[in-house]
Amino acid sequence: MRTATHQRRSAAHILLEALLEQGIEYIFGNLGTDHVPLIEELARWHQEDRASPQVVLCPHENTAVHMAGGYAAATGRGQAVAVHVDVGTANAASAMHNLFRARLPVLLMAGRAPFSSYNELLGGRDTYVHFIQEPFDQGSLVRPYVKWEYTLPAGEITKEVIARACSVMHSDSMGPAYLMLPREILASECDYARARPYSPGRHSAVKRSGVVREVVENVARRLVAANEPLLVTAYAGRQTSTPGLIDRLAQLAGVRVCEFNTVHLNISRDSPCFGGYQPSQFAETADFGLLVDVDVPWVPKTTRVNPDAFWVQIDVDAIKQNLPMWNFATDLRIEGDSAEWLTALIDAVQGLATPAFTARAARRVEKMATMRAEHIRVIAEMARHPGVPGALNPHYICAALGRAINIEDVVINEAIRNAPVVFEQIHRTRPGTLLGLSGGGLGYSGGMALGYKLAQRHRRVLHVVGDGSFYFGNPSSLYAVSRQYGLPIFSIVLDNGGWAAVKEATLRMYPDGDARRSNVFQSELAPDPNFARIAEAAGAYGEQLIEPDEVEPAIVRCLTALDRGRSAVLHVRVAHL
Ligand SMILES: Cc1ncc(C[n+]2csc(CCOP(=O)(O)OP(=O)(O)O)c2C)c(N)n1
Ligand SMILES: [Mg+2]
Repeated sequence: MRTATHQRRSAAHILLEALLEQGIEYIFGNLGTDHVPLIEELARWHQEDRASPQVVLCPHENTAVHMAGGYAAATGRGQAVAVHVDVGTANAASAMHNLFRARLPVLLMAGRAPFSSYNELLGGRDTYVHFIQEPFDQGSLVRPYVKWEYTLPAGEITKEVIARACSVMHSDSMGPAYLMLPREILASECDYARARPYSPGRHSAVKRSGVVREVVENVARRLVAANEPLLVTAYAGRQTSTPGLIDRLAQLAGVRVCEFNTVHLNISRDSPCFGGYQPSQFAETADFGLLVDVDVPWVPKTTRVNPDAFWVQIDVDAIKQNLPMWNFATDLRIEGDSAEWLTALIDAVQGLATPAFTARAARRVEKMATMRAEHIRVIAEMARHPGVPGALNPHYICAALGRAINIEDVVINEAIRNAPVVFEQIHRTRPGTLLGLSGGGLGYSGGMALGYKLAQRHRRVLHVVGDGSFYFGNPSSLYAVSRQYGLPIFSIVLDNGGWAAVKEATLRMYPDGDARRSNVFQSELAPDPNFARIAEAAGAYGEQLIEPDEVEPAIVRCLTALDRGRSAVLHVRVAHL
């Protein structure tokens, strides 16, 4: 009998093995005629009782890519997404933008339309679309959003290709990879013995590591000498050890910590040193600054920065390789792992700390604690009134949500103009319990929530989303996936009747313009939608929240449905834009 190693196997078979060998457990898929060899192999594997990567079918590519994003945000591991030729890639592009900007790994695999027409090869053209789904440059549809791109040239090297994609996408800074799979190649039978294995251990990702002692000491000396140090961050908290380090450094050296465009929770909101979401407030007086894992620390047009301050940048991507222009002045630029550098910096500051320094730092912490307490009082005041029927107060809604959820529940913020309200009113303390949008492609939070839930089923996952963003997130696709795979999520839609961000952008640029005079901002969406019904259509629990005295009971009903395994949509009518 011939052993398995002398058998002929399709490239699709080798691809499934390669994915498993690289630790890929899921294929989030929106399939088409290009994937037929894969479908056939999955069926064969099932018959043979072989464990394959689990396929999670997604009716829309937006859901599939964002699910992979949520999974990667929760685990640090990229999964696979399968989409249909050029058209599926085009549908995936906005989500690929988001994962690229969030530095999240994903292996996007798209088929390529078959190229043979006269039965030369198995898998050749057998239907109309095979003639028209071959553009000149399929990769160009997502090229701006990937670190790596390739077309599988032959089945025998599939394991090498997948190993290469995985090591590139997981290397710092992480990001998406794109692989095209021509149908005839996927179907081709290969000599299995020639499909060399590529162990992840010997073809690993390359991570930023190592600190330079003299550089750390230089930074520590400057920090110890500073009178008003400021740290600005956005995504340091992607590593769960970092928020604790930031808090320790802040309390040790009296550093104010601000976030701008929060992507992760970077410091507990209980920290006395947390200075909120507007670092621009403090940039004029800060005499020493640390930019730690942040793409945009403030908007220069509206921020005055102390010209004499010394700024140090510590970032996994300090050069901002993928931003054509990046113009924030920094005196010392360090590309590295922020957790490692902060650990070393804490040590170095401790080594330099004199009693006088410790006393000065403690005084700063005390002052910041007073400011923080006052801020929390102001924020609580804003949440005191629930609003009026049909025009509920988003502060009140979010504060009520914050009270109702658990300390480990995960909140994903896509509330756009109400995003600051979500950040301020839903009090988070633990690493990994808060996510924001680093890209600009709306419709991300529902898919991310599903992916996060898939990775961490023991936690509740909520996303707070604007009405416009809710539409972008393809809700009919989201709740279908939620139901099919038993992934309950809680969607809170803050419906202000349309696109407040678009209206406000107009007012910022033309404060006295014709749009203002005529009060027409092209921002009002269809009146009276009922988003709860969209949820119900897919078996989820849906509720419209209009009455102020229903806020708490409605949240309880939604959480009860969620805890019983159903997704819940709370459609909240907030004050009109
Ligand atoms: C895919 C995509 N299309 C369009 C936009 C432009 N855009 C930015 S904010 C916004 C409005 C979002 O509306 P909503 O979610 O209701 O939030 P609101 O502005 O009302 O707070 C739009 C359309 C975008 N960022 N992404
Ligand atoms: Mg809106």
